[in-house]
Amino acid sequence: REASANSLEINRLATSDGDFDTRLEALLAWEGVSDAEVQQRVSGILAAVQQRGDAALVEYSNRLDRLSVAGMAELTLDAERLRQAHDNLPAEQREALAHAAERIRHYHEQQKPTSWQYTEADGTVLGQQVTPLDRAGIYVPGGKAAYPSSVLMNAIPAHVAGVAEIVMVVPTPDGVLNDLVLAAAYLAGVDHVFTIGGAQAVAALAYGTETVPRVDKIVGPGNIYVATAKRAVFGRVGIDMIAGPSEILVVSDGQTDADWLAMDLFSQAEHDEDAQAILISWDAEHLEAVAEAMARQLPTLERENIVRASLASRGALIHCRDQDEALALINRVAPEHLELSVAEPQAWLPQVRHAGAIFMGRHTAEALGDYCAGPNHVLPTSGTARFSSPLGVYDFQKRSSLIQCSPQGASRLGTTASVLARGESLTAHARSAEYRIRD
Ligand code: HSO
Ligand code: ZN
Repeated sequence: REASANSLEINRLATSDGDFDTRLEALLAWEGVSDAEVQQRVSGILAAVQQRGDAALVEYSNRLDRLSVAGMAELTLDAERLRQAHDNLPAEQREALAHAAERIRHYHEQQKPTSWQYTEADGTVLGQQVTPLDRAGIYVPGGKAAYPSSVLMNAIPAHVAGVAEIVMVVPTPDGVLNDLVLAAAYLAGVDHVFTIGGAQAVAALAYGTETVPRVDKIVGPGNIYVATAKRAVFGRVGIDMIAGPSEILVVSDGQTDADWLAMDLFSQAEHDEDAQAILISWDAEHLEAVAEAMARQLPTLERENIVRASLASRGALIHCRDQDEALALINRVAPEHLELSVAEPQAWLPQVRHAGAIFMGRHTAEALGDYCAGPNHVLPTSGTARFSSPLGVYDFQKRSSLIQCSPQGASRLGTTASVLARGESLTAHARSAEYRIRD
């Protein structure tokens, strides 16, 4: 392909095209790879860690991360090490992290659900009690994929939820530690950090070893080995959603600066080659202006090649007839991130049914939400916003039902329970209820 300085390769669709539906479906299609060979390797690793604990962790870390440690002590970071990483950051980074952490914490405080109870006329009390998980595990990828912002986004909701112990794992390929990641862990209230990664780290969190405490839920992004391992241990522990590539859908009314929109689209495309950036507008000239801005600005990006690959394969400029068509498209795509770059975003809101996060108005760049607006940046991808929500405080809590019958309540409910139990031929159920019936 000839990539002259001002070229842009991106899919162009119009809702008026005869093949629009087929082309849109093809663009949106995403299959998470599930390779038989990966699965086999992962189950071998899981079994080894389950059987041999720390010894297996040390072996795998030495082999896969090219380390030469003698024991888990060298793969364990204490609180002091986290504090050091934080204190040694340049002031500008330390302050930005603190500002982001503060805003994320404040936002998530609002999410805290309350326990509740109500009393019926006969004195029976019913309710729901919310309790945090005892322990949560946070997986942080190593190397380039390690985002300190993701440490904040995963750990702060756990902390706000009241999780007693937050355990973080982060691989250190070739022994390289990312101080920003450790500083974020410090600010977010992480209790222990182990420098392990891959399927072996997921196994350690799920089963526990002599050194790594067993957790109740594992969250955080990872490569195919991590995702496969998380799927495999699900049921023994909780897991978050297995994220697909990042996506953004921007709807523009034609009045937003084309350079701004070009950069908003790039900001998702630069995450990886499979990321998806789509712009929808009913203003054809505006779509051309954004295409021109993209072509002009592409060469200025550090990740130009990743962005080009993402735009050429999964990016799109879509011309639609009007606002109603744009809304129908939003709900069909159910995007992870939706930017409503329009004059009256609040007027659109009641009709937006499926989106992970909704960025409203021309000034609300998705990047602000990625780092510091406050809401979580761990969001449902690949259309799963149809049935799921951003990572939140609720993901680190569970609910218990409460029932306290008064004597009259037990008596009245006993009759109903007894009839239903006899219908199920469960004699003990029926009699257990009947004993409590008073005349
Ligand atoms: N946009 C990503 C989050 C992120 N962006 C982290 C920058 N750093 C999640 O969809
Ligand atoms: Zn991002």
